[in-house]
Amino acid sequence: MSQSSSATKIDHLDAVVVGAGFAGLYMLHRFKQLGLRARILEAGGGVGGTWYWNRYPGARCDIPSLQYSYQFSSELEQEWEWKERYAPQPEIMAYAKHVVERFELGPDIQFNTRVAAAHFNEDNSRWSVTTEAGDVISARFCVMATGCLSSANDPEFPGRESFTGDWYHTGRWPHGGVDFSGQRVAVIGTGSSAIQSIPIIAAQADQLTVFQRTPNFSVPAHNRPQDLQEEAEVKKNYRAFRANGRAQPIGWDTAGNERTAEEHTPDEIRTECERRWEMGGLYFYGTFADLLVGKEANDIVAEFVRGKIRERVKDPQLADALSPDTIFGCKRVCADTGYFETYNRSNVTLVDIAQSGIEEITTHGVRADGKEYAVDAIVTATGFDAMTGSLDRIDIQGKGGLKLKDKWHAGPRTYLGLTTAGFPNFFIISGPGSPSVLTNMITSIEQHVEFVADCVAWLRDQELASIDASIEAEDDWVDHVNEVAGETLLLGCNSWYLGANVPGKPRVFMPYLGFPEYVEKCDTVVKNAYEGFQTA
Ligand code: N01
Repeated sequence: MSQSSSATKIDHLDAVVVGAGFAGLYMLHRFKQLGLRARILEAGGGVGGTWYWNRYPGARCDIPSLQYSYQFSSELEQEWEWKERYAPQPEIMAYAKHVVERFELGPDIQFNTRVAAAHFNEDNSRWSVTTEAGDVISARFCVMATGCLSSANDPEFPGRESFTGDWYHTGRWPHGGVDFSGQRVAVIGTGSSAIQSIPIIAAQADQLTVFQRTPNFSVPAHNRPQDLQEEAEVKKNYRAFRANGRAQPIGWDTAGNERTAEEHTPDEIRTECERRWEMGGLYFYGTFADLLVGKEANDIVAEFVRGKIRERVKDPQLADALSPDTIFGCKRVCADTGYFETYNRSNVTLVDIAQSGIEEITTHGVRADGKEYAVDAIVTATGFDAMTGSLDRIDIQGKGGLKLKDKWHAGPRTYLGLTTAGFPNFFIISGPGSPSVLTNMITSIEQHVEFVADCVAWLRDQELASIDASIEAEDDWVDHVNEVAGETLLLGCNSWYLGANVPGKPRVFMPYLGFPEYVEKCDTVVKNAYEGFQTA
């Protein structure tokens, strides 16, 4: 630690990591293993990242616990016992805290510290990271582990300030929980967060009114206590189990069907769809090999799921209103527990706002479709400024004072989703252009972190001061990401993958679709002495 001439307190470190979610924790662990002086700066009061903030009722992972967990430590894998097939938020938090204790990360995490700025200083090739409190840390490496879904999307509903009741966002849920007993509640939005919380809020509240702009596809999760025999089997073969997961297009094993829809007879199609329905949740992505590239296959699956909605919702008109007419999987498919059945309750009302939108928030409620709905509390389940939002909130400046926000004004540009040209020694974990949100996040995170740690170790071995993506490599990668997305059906709806949920955000498909290929590409880059990068 040292003092600058202006007497501002400046800490000198090797690396700063922003964010104490699963990415930040593992990054810190790897940096410590390399002997680096590293610190995490975390805005929240605890670890867990997105799981720290998203404590809304019913929040749980939609990837099986045995797969949604770190694989870097066999001991950790063996000792941790998952209680449910799909871990609820508190169990994931307990796991994150266990990781911190087990790997003695706590002393190097600084909580309640929001980063305001990160500027690259060309004179000494170091990053100056400034917190909102005005503290400055000088570090050689700056890693943004700020998460893809951590910047809440707060639509500017007219009249919002006039509302006299309670206001919540699913992504910033009060730590003490909320009791809706005896209340009239509005939920705005019908994405994953709403679909998980609506059945629980409906069971608690006197009256629940759901404002839906676009219906979503959802498949029952079929959550249950963890099958102990399955867990024992997996623990016996964890290495092979993980390797198999990493070889899959979404980084975990959905036991995907390798055949296209047209390779099935109509009876086989029905059987396969029913089988997937029983497997539940995101296993439905594995129905047919061409689900996300073949319109006919997709139509078959979409119609099958719409048929299930008609079975689950008693009122045919309501079932219709809850049935998406878009591409299945174009928006992220949801995994639910009794979501559609909730609309059979007498205390639940659906308001279709596809035409009107939310017209106004009034003193006592929500006005939509020409009518005012009086409520005591409003829950906005309106999602996130995904992938770029958490970076945009920080004043990030690279070489020549180039602002990341300006560089990305027409859409994010990265090389491998990990680096962006003009920002040396600056890494993003699960950034735009990485497979991240289209995969098992923890699997992607581990691969990214290992890439960064290996890169830092390589620079040290080569006695190099810095590394930066070349513009050419970045341009090629951006073109490739777009080209791959263009071959799928995923550009066909207004998803957050495209930034379409945030008014004014450039419409660019942000994640990279192609997990095992991505890992191969990264490995090749390393093998070829970090091709596509410039070093100094
Ligand atoms: O957010 P969303 P989310 N007026 O963006 C609506 C992950 N996740 O928090 O579709 C009215 O999906 C919006 O309407 P529309 C998962 O990857 C995982 O639910 O844009 N409505 C939509 O209905 C997920 O995909 C888990 O027309 C407005 C909703 O709000 C991602 O997080 C659980 C509006 C937002 O849905 C985000 O999910 C939860 C407006 N102005 C989340 N603006 C699991 O692991 C937005 N909406 C299970």
